[in-house]
Amino acid sequence: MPLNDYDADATELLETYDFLMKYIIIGEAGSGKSCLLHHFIHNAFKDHSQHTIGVEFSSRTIKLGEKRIKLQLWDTAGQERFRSVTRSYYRGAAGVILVYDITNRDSFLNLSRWLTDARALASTHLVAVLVGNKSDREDEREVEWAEASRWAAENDVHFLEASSLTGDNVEAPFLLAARSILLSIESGALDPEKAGSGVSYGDRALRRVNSSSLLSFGSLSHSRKRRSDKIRLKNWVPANKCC
Ligand SMILES: Nc1nc2c(ncn2[C@@H]2O[C@H](COP(=O)(O)OP(=O)(O)OP(=O)(O)O)[C@@H](O)[C@H]2O)c(=O)[nH]1
Ligand SMILES: [Mg+2]
Repeated sequence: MPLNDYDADATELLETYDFLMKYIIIGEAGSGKSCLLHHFIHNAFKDHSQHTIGVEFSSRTIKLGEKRIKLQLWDTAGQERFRSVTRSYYRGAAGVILVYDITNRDSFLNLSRWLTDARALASTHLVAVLVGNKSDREDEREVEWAEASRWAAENDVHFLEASSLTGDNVEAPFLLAARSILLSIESGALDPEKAGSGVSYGDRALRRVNSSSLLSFGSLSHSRKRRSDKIRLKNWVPANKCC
């Protein structure tokens, strides 16, 4: 095989990205965290999902505007007996996907506890997205959309409902969190070079520093509308806004 062919293969294996972001996925056992993540990674429902033991890691690289972002995703066990193990993975997370089951009221009532823990242990700029999972089971609903939306607004988290079974809204929470984090970096509130920020630069050559030394994300701040269309949100409630 000519040398050039080897070069081409090697280039394809080399994954480049602009940012690396750490997310944790938390919430009550059985709320569908692993299924949500599985659908996000594999674009399919996870059949016969078993309780997660401790934590499971996966990753996916997404594109937001011109930026490639590698997400490091830590799926945590919801069962109480794993709480001390899973909490140790919260440290330095930039994003948290907080999941409850719309057909299980207890999973909603316990949200404050999960969020308080995450805010205490993760990055100080933690971006939180609340996901009401199993939206396909409308007949068994125990938590109204408006009630969850109010809770989200009061607690400064984004909110949407999703179904890991049908795939409805499964990508949106992950993209929303990434977009919020990017905007924090752009505004200067979050510094990826600071330890514990939950974000770091990928290939440094891709970093754009303009003449005034401010970071520029190309089209990010100028085409938010176009990008949010791409995320395809259904009934999304931004943090700080309510019904
Ligand atoms: N109908 C429906 N069932 C779902 C959905 N998501 C998950 N399930 C089911 O809910 C159960 C629990 O799903 P998991 O993803 O394993 O829950 P988990 O939150 O990861 O649970 P732990 O790992 O114990 O914390 C499984 O039987 C899934 O098949 C959904 O969107 N719709
Ligand atoms: Mg699980």
